[in-house]
Formats: sequence, structure tokens, C-alpha cells
Amino acid sequence: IEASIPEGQRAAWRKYSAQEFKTKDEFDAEVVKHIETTLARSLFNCDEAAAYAGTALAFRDRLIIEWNRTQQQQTNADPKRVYYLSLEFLMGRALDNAMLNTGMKDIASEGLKDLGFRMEDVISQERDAALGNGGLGRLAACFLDSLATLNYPAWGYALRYRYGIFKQEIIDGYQVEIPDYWLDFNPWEFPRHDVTVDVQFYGNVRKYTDDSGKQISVWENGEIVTAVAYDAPIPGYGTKTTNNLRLWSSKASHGEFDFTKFNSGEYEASVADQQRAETISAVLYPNDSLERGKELRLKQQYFWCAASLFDIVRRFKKSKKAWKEFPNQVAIQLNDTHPTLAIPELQRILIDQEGLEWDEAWSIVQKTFGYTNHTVLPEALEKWSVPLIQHLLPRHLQIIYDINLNFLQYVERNFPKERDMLSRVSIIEESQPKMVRMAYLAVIGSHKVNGVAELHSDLIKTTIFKDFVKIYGPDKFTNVTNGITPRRWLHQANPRLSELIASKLGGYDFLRDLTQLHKLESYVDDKEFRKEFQEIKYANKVRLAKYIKEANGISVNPSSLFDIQVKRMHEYKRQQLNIFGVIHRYLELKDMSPEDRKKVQPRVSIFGGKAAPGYWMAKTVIHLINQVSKVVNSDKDIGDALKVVFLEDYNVSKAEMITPASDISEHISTAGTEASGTSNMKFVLNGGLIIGTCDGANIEITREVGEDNIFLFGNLSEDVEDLRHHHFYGDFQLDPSLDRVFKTIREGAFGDAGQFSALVNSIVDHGDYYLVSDDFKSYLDTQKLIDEAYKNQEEWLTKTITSVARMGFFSSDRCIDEYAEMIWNVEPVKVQGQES
Ligand code: HBZ
Repeated sequence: IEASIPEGQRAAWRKYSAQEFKTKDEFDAEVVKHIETTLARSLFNCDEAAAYAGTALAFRDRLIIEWNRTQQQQTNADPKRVYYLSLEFLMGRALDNAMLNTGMKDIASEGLKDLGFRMEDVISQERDAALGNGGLGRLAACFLDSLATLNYPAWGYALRYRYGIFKQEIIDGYQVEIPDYWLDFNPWEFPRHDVTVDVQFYGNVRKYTDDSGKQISVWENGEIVTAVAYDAPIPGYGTKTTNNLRLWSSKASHGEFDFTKFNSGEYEASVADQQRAETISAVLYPNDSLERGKELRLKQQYFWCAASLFDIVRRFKKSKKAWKEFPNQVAIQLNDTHPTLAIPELQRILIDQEGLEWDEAWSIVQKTFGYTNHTVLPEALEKWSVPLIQHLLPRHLQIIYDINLNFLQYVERNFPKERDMLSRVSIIEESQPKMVRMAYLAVIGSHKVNGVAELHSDLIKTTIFKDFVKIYGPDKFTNVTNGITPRRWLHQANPRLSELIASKLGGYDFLRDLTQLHKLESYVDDKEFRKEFQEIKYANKVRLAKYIKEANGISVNPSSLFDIQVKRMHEYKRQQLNIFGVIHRYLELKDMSPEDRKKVQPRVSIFGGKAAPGYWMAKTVIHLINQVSKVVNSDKDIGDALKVVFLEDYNVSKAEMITPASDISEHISTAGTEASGTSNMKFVLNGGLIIGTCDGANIEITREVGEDNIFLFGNLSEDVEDLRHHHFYGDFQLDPSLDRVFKTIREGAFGDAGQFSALVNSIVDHGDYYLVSDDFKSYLDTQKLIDEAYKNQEEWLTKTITSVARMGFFSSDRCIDEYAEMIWNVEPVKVQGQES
């Protein structure tokens, strides 16, 4: 490409091409230039927000240079690329990450000091990019970081929501949702008004036979909405690779107004069209485990899949390779079933637009896609009604029916004696109305299906996808245990711990190869190391205590045991088990004499998490926690022995502050319900221990850190069905301690008991689906063990240090290498101009 440009021009570009700042002074020059010219501010009205903006713009310039270089080199090399399709990327803040990954944070800190600002204050000016609900969205963000760090040519594709996950306010103990309009200043995105895709909805399919006798389908008379690309640079750590996250924004296809309507006086109609188009990418759906079948959600899914596939196919076609090469150039990973429409969409492109035969096209499709499952909860498995798909995507429905027909014929041929299996595995559920089972379509259209932790990957093979294991054989199903990026979740969240580790391991290499942490085990008995490790934990608790005072007005003693459960509010995650345990603790303390009370291990129970706006029971649990908090914290008898805190608006940046401050964190889902969990990994990596059930990745964490270093309790997943059965027939005894907790709630100790009756009844009268009563006793017993263990601070410290040393497995780098090898078959591409 370069050779086609005359030398004179090339020289001029080289001479003037953007330079990276290398010193504090060059950095300051950039910051001041941006504040004065880009922002039109000055020394006299530069507040922290402006200092943040100037710093972000300076770093953004740096990233752009590496980003452009990466994209050019990847275009030239034209390797196989990974496309990660996820409706959610829970990115959090970008500046700190950009500074770390470019290795220029120290220079910037010094520079900002000269200009009169503290780095911490500047960083905290940034709003979170909160384009996700929880674990699934954050996993996608960690994956982007690892993909770039490991030099994989990879793109993320999602929607550019105008509103991310709502902001949570707690008013009178209740959750109130505030819209998260986050785009007024976002220096990290680049509108590409020249990169657009027209996406069609509705319309009809016309079929005819062409001269050669071939059946042709034309999808026509639809409504067109335009997708505009917005790109964000994703820098890798310690590498020049800067990948791309492409977010699609929707707008009316004819520009701002429909001028025909506008000119004929139909002003409102033309504006309405425009708004209807823009609504598609307006808001992230805040449900993290419930599918509600809304047409707008289906529109979002198709809009994003169609735009992304068009873009991917357009890039492939530039290489002029034969279609059979497509799966050798393109790997598309489906993050849950949300992008499943990409499967019929690619099939449609290949047969309707590119003229391939069905079988050839289908073989390309299957080789291209991989599907990651994140849940076995039946209410979370996506199904779309056939009439809705028929209306919105008539051609796709035909293709889905054809995929299903071919598949069922295959099953019939291979399993002629198992007639029942056909209706069980059909993509179409024969209900009223008929439904398309998206998970089945995803399995059938992919070459690999993976779960996200060992137990979960085993469970999907024996439950929801059992028949498919029989049909395709076990090799189609695999496990990739989740991981987290140590850059954000160790170095950024806990810089002092990272520094301490680096001082012992001889530098920061462990941030690229987390298994090196094992070398810390030889420092377990090192007095100096232990002291520093403990001091860092204490300092992190002091920081959180300070925040709790500011945010909640509650004074907590940093020497108390900090017990933290922060995650989305859901019955299966069992925050109710935790708060019932807290109430039990409170009652026990009330029973004690003041002298005895002084002897107990003081504890702070900290909760945080959002409830889906329509999830009544989850909101009730939030309310109960806040009521208990009010009563306990103001009870003079109790003092420091117990404090209860609900932290408002839990999000990624708060997690970075909260995680390093835990002594114990709670991962207490009903066995078999939490696919993996990833915050469990973050807490242990930061020197906290876990109380947890034998669920998700807790099991593998136990294997790595050792049984002595984790507090496991509760029933096992293989017993869950039986236990539920007993509840169903009323054949169970409520644990007396839990009974007492319920009695206290019913007596109104935490406000109007009527508010909590549905919550209590779900356990007492309605089958206790999540088995709170069955696990209550062993939960309390284990909490007792924790109180005892914490009193022996030396042993506790040994446990935490040993655990950190054994967490190397849970880096998302390991995860991404596994995906690359087992599912994508892609190789890293080193970007030139790269050190080492
Ligand atoms: O994905 C979570 C799992 O619950 C968790 O165990 C796992 O560690 C994590 C990463 O694999 N699942 C979610 O976070 N799911 C969602 O957020 C979700 C969002 C929209 C939906 C359904 C689920 O429509």
C-alpha cells in the first residue's frame, strides 16, 4: 500500500505525523493545549473535570497513534480475526487503564501535580461506561483487555446505548432508578460517519425461479434504519497492539428528516420516524436474567447482528478470497444467545446475496460461530415468539425453519427409534404461540459450545443440552473457565499490593503471566512481607470506611471483619440468606450480656447491587437490608459489634475500591445456579477469603487455593432436585434459628411486616426454590468458624497470602488463550514498532 504513495508525500506525512509525548513537560504541553483549544478553557477556569478532559485527550492522542498502526498492520497481514459479539461491554473507566497500558501514568501524575491537580481526583472525574448488567458484560470487557494484551487481532461489536445501566439511588430504603445519560463528554469514542450500514426490518419475501431454475428469495418493502459506527480504542498492556471496539448507533436512514414528509407539512410524522429509528440503540435492557420478549429488544439484537455481519463480510470480501476461506479468516463468538440471529443472518447473506448453495453456506456458518452459554436458569433462556419474528424478520423465520427441518431430518435418520427426541430438540417449541428456542439455534449453528466453569459446563451437558450431546457427540461441548484481567483487578484496583508483589517477583511481569504469583508462596513466612501485606489490606479498609462514612453517614471500624456481598440482586444469588444471617447475628448479640458482647468478633456486613426494575422480590431484599441497617446501626447495645451497610449504585469503578477491602466475600448461590461468578476471583486475588457454596468457579478456586483457605458450606448441586421435591410436598422442617428470624420480621422489628411477607412466604409456604432454609444452618455454622478463624490474625494472613499466590489460573489471559486454541484457531499478530 505504502509503495503506491509518492515518496514526497510520504516524507511530509512522516515529518508531521503525530508524536507521542515522552516526558512530563511534553505531557503538560498536550494537556494545556487541549484545555485551552479543544475545550476553550484557561488556567482561570480549569476545574478537575477540565483537568480530566485534558488528560484524557492527551492520552487519547497517544492511543490513536498505536490504534491506527495496529489497524494498518492487521489489514496488511490479513490474519484470521476474532469477532466478539456481545450486547454488553461493562468497561468502567478508561483513563487509568490507558495510562497503565501505555506505561505513562507516573509521568502524567508528575505533570498533573505541576498543573495543580492530584491524579486520584482527576481519575475519579470520569463516568463509567456502564454498557452492561453484570458478570457477562464485565467478562466481555476483561476479554477485550486480554485479546489486545496477547496481540490477537480482535474486534468487539456491540450497541452504542445512549443510556447505560440505570443509576441506583436508595430513597427511604427503596431502590429508585435514574437514567444514565453518559455521552455528554466521551473522549474515548470516534464517530465514523462514513462507516454505515442500512438494516432492514419488516417487509415481505418474494420468491421466484430464475432462468436456471434456481429458487430465489427477495426480502423487500421493509423499513430501513441506518447503523453508524462509533469506535473505541482498546489498548493492550505492555504491547503496541490497540484493538477496536465498534459500537453501532441507530439513526433514520434518510438523515435528519424525511423531507418529503417535512415539506408536505407532516412535521411531526417526520420527527417521529427519526425518533423511532434512534430508539433502537437508546437504552440497555436492565434485566440480567429474565427475558421479557419485547419487540424493541429483538430489534436491537437484529440491528446489531446485521450491522456487524455486514461489516465483517465487507472486510472479508476486500481480500478477494473464496467463500470457503471465510471460516479460516473469521471466528465469531456469541456471548450468550443475544447475538444468535447472526446465524440465520450469515446464512441469508450467503444464499440470498452471494448465491451459495444451502449446504455450502451452512457448513461455512457452522465453522464460523462459537457459542458461550452463561446460564442454566430456565427463565433466562431466550425464546422469541414465531409471530413476532415473522413480522419483524420474515426471511429469517423461513431460514430458521429450514435450518430446523434439515436438523430434524438428520436427527430422525440417526436416531430412528427416538421419536420423542424430535419435539424435544426442535428449534421451534410447539406452544401457543410457537416459540423459537434461541439456545438450540445457537448450538446447532456453532461448531463449539462452551460453559464458563467446570461444574457449569458439565451441567449444560446433562441438563439443557443433554440431547445435543447425544446427537453431536461430547466433543462439541467444552469448558473455558472464566477469568479476570489482572491489570484492572489487581494493579489498578490495588496499586500498593501490585507494587509489593512486583518488589518480590522482580518487576511487573506477573501482570502478563499471572501464574508467576506462585513465587509469592516463598514469602509466606517473611515477616517484612507479611507486615506490608497486612498494612495494605488495612489501608484499603480505611479507604472503604471513609467512603462509607461519606456516602452512608455510617461510622465503621476498619479493624472489624469486613464481610462483603456485591453483585446483582437475585434470589438465586441469595442476598436474602446473607441478610437473614445478619438478623440472626443481631438477635444473638441482643441476647448477650454487655461483657459477652465485647468478646465477639466485630463485623461490618456490606451489601451492594442493582435489582432489575421489574424484579419485585429482589427490590424487597434491598429494602430489607436497608431497614436492618437502620435498626442495627442505631442500636446503642450493639455498637461496633455489628454494622450493616448497603452501598448505593454498585458499578465497576466502585468495585475497584470495594474489592481490595474485603476480609470475607460472599458467593453463596444455590448450588448449580451460578454459572461461574467472577467477583469471587477478584476478591481472592486481592487478599480476601470466600464464604461460598460448591457452585460455579468456587469449586475451581477451592482446587487452586486449597480447602483450608476457603469456607465452603451448603448442599451440593446433585441434591438440589431432591430437596426441592421435599419442599414441594411440605416435607421439611424450618431451621429454628431461621424461624426466629422470620418471627422477628413478622413482629415488625424492621418496619411494616407486610412489606416482607412475600419474601418470607416464598420460603415458608412456596417451596423455597432457592433452598435458603436447607442451607441456613450450615451457613451460620460456617460464619461462626470465620469469626473464630479471624481472631487468629497470623493464620488468617497466611491463608490470604497463600491464596493470592495460587490465583494465577484465573487470569483472563489464560482464558483467551484457551478460546484461541480450542475454539477460534487464531494466532497472535505482533504489531511492529513494539518493544520486546
Ligand atoms: O455471566 C453471568 C453469570 O451469572 C455468572 O455466573 C458468570 O460468571 C458471568 C460470566 O460468565 N451472567 C450474566 O451476567 N448475565 C447477564 O448479565 C444477562 C444479561 C442480559 C440477559 C441475560 C443475562 O438478557
